[in-house]
Amino acid sequence: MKPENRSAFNFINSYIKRYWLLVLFGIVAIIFSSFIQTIIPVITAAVIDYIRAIHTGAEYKVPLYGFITAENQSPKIVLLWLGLALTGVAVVLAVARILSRIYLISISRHVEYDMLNDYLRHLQKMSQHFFQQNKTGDLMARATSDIGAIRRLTGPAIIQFSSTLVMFIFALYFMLRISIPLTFIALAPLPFIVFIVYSRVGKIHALFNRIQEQISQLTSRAQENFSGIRVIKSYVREKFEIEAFKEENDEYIRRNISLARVDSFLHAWLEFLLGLGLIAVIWLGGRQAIDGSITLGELVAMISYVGMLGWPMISVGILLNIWQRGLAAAQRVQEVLNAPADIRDSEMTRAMSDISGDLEFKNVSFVYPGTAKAVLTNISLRVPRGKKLAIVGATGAGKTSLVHLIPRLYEPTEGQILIDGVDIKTIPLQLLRRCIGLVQQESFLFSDSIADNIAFGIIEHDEDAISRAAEASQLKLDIDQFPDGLETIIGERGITLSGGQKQRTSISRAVLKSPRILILDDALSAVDTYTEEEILRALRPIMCERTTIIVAHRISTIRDADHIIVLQDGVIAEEGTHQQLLEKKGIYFDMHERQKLEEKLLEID
Ligand code: TTP
Ligand code: MG
Repeated sequence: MKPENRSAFNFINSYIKRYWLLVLFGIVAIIFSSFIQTIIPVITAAVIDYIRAIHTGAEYKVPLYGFITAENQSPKIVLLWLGLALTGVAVVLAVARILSRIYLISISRHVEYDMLNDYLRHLQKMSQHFFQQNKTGDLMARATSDIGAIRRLTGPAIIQFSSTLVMFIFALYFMLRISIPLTFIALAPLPFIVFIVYSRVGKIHALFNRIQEQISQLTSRAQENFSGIRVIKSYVREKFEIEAFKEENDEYIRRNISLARVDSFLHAWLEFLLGLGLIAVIWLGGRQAIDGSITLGELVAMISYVGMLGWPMISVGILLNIWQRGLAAAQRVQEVLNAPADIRDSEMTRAMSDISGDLEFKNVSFVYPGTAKAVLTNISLRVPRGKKLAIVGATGAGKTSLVHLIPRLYEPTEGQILIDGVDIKTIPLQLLRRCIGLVQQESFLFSDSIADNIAFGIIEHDEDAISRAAEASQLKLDIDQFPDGLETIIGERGITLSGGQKQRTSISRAVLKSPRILILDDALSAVDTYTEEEILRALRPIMCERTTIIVAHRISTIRDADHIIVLQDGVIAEEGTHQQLLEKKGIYFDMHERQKLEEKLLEID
């Protein structure tokens, strides 16, 4: 086995192992059912030979291993016994088959269940960088289509493999008992079958991988289409998108058809070879039956065995296919599971239970992973506990990037960020993030009630606290107008709320969390200046106890901050209080003048 296949195999095995008892029961049931199945031709042969013996008047002993004897019995009774034996075998066979399937199919479902849980758990640990590099559709395809292929490998494939193997062994035993040369003739095509199947497996494997890649592509496209439906509609891009999707879909069907072609040729060849085996058995076995070296019943039994083994032999091909697909799928799932969570606790992590919120940046520089240009260069700043820092600067200056470094959504490339004098890398990640309330520039809401969105991440919360948080962000008035108040369900991503309502829901969420460090990243951009003032007024008592960072475009928002920095191309270009900055008559002063003018113009309007 190739090393990557071995590792995929071990990976799947690590999941199956947990259910070893079920595997054991399942395999025992399969061995039993396959054995029972191979007895059927023995009984049929007995029926035929018995009837023939009666016709010819020859003596014939029914070989039912001592259970019954045909001697001195009327044909009616013998046939009745044989009939009952067949029925009994069929009943036992059915029960054993049902049990084996119940056991083994349930294992495959358990494996799928465990794997999906592990998959999601791992993805939750991954950083933003990982999700920028891996498309949602691709990650979804791995969770559905690939884990599905692994499930088929663990359930149906184990069933098929073990029943084929066991049936083969038992059938071989009975066949050899009938006639050794005939058995060899019947099995002569086997090496060819194995060779053909083996030679096509690599091709099938490659084709299957290409199909999976295309499924990922297709899912990504569909997913982007649905989430961007409003943009698509407003730019009248429906036709284009339909066409683009159709092209991806065409490629998908092309790849599927090439796999089907390889598959069906393989199938046809196998059927042909099995047919040859059957012809050989009839040709040689027929002559043996005529010259009396085997009985007629035995010839019929032999033909039954060839038929019985035919399907499993072909299924070896299908099985190898499932096997290859499963291994390829396991490799794809492993790729994700093996991707290291780059931002996590390390051995340097200290035991801490709380932080007070004294924040410091020491010569921090930052480059987005995989890019060359520094987004932040040599940033040093300090926000003592309970103070308010404001960041302004043109769009693209690096404001969002800067605040994202604080809860470790990204790591600085150089320099250090300290909270309470310790490097944030040594603070337990969960504690760090729990103590920071970040209102993102683009609010993300879940398709849940407003109350649940505000209380997101807080396990125990009460209605009053949620209400107060909604009041602080001036959302309360809006909520009172909604049909179900706080319990109103908002559509996917908050589609039924206005931009400002979404922002204020996000602010309430951060306020309810009662964080040590509150970060508002342009969180008031979608509300009017009046509401903004109201929100700031309501937040003032909350902010005065906490370290606050406000990113804003409007100077009105940040006028009363303790310290203001002006970012330009990732560098602190100016800093000081509102008054100091105005006196400098630099970038900040220009911004201020421009905004004052705009306000005046609006008033004239
Ligand atoms: P931001 O930090 O997002 O800029 P900003 O927050 O100051 O801008 P705005 O006022 O519009 O919110 O981006 C700074 C630069 O970083 C920008 O040139 C884009 C780049 N960038 C990346 O290279 N990769 C990323 O994942 C992101 C988010 C930004
Ligand atoms: Mg930004």
